[in-house]
Amino acid sequence: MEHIRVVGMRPAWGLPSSSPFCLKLETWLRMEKIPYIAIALTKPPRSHTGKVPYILRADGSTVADSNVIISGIAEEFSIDPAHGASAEERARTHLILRTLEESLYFAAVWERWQQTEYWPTTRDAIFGYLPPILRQLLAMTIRRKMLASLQGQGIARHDSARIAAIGQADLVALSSLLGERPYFHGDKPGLADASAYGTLANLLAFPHSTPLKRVVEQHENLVDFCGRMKNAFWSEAASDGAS
Ligand SMILES: N[C@@H](CCC(=O)N[C@@H](CS)C(=O)NCC(=O)O)C(=O)O
Repeated sequence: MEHIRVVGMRPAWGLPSSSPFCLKLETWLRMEKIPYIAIALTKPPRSHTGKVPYILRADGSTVADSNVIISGIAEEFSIDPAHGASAEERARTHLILRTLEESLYFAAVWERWQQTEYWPTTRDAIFGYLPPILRQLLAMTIRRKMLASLQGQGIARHDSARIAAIGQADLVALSSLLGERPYFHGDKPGLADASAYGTLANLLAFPHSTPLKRVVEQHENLVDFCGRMKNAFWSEAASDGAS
């Protein structure tokens, strides 16, 4: 079987990717035992969305967006990403994904990219491999674009306390939903778990004690969940993210 080529953000802070969406996709592929090769982004993304992750096909075409990629692969390999779940459980997964990817994600991006105390760590992890002049130029340009997108989305129009509260509310809700189950999907992991791991592991791995990281740390079930996911899917992985 030909390996799927996944283009994404490079490893950082002991994680296979500094991008929640890339880590989510790779985790899901591992969960479903689908062979893939992780390719670290070295040029501007070639996807039509301009974002990572994307799949690079043999004919040079690309498929972007973790959820679109997952539904396409699921169809191709005749996999039910919901693992036979009921309509209510599917709805739960849908809402978990939306919370992680359309709300909490932006609070986390704001911390990493906007906050001047955390920005150098983000910059070095993402652009550190580039030669110095290119590194500075690209980091400045992409940061400007990211900050504009945070304004457009709206999160950056709030003050830091409000942004932390928005992220905290999402994390508290996620912790309550998980409760004492091992996984968001139930006894076995599913798509919601791949997405939750992509985000929560990234919050925990960031080297500073940010407000969002502290909230995760205060919720033992979320921390234990990350440990469980790491053991299940990434135990053998070196921090260079080799797959
Ligand atoms: N909905 C997309 C979101 C992907 C996304 O936002 N990726 C970020 C990295 S975590 C990105 O490429 N950002 C660059 C940009 O916004 O231009 C997915 O699920 O793949």
